[in-house]
Amino acid sequence: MNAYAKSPERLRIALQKSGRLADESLGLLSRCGLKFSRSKDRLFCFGENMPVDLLLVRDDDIPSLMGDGVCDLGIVGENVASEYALGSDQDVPFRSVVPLGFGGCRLSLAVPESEDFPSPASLQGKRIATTYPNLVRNFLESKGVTAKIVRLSGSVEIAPSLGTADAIADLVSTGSTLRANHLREVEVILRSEAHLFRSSSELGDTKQEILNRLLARVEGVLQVKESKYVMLHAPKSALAAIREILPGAESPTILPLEGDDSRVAIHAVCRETVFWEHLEDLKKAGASAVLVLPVEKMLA
Ligand code: PRT
Ligand code: ZN
Repeated sequence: MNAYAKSPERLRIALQKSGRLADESLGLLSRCGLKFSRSKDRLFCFGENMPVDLLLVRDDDIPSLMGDGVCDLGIVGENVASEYALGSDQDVPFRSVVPLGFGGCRLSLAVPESEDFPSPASLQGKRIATTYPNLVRNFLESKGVTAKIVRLSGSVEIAPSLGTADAIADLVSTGSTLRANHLREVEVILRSEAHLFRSSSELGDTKQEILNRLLARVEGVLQVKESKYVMLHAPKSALAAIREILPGAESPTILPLEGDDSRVAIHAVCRETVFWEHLEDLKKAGASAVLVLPVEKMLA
């Protein structure tokens, strides 16, 4: 039997085979409880406990795999999806289902450290190297700037020192690649993270049902990632202030403290990230013995 033959009864998701999104994409699906067996060529993963299969490909191919109907879903960065959408003269064949909270980066313009950059207008007539020509052209047009776009498939950051471009537009996460190449980030064109996208075509009842089940699990996994169980002691008088500070908490549980009438224990599930700043604010409001614990699984 041809392992790649498509079935109307099984969802197929395109994932990056190797690279920055690969581990997190597969990790997300395995936290959703999905188990896979891999084909010999390791490009196809058969879902063993749910009718969901994976095709492992280069990230750049994911938008067109959804467009061609080869895959129903795909996990890819907004940068790749937007670049494809801008380059297509037809309706975009996919749409975002949910942002996934990983693969965060920005597509930014950068110029040599020694160059002045009062505004994007200073790029007028200059050469800009990038792997994202559509996004860059779109940005320049919005600023009324005409520049020559030098399309490269990699190593964009060395173009200015090679003399093949005056500026670059490339993905940045920590900024260390720019610094190592004596470039200065001057303008953010697009902020991006990985999303789960779905093809715009009708899936049919069976696949839509599988997708709904999968999505409920994905949302549960994403929620648990942020959620923390917070326990603390506080004066009864500070209760209202503390409820305000706890990020994303619903009604907390209030418990008496043995031998102390003025103070209580507060337990709450915080559904948003708990930062150190929150803990500092809790302390200022009178809290003590603050504990922040991970949440393993959650059923809403
Ligand atoms: O082989 P394939 O085509 O699948 O992979 P790829 O080499 O095209 O992509 P990959 O794995 O490098 O990136 C996949 C996706 O990860 C991108 O499309 C983005 O959505 C996301 N992402 C997040 C990044 C970065 N952060 C990132 N920092 N992609 C690339 N970079 C590169 C950037 O191009 C530059 O070379 O990292 C360098 C800059 O990093 P810093 O930390 O020095 O700023
Ligand atoms: Zn790629």
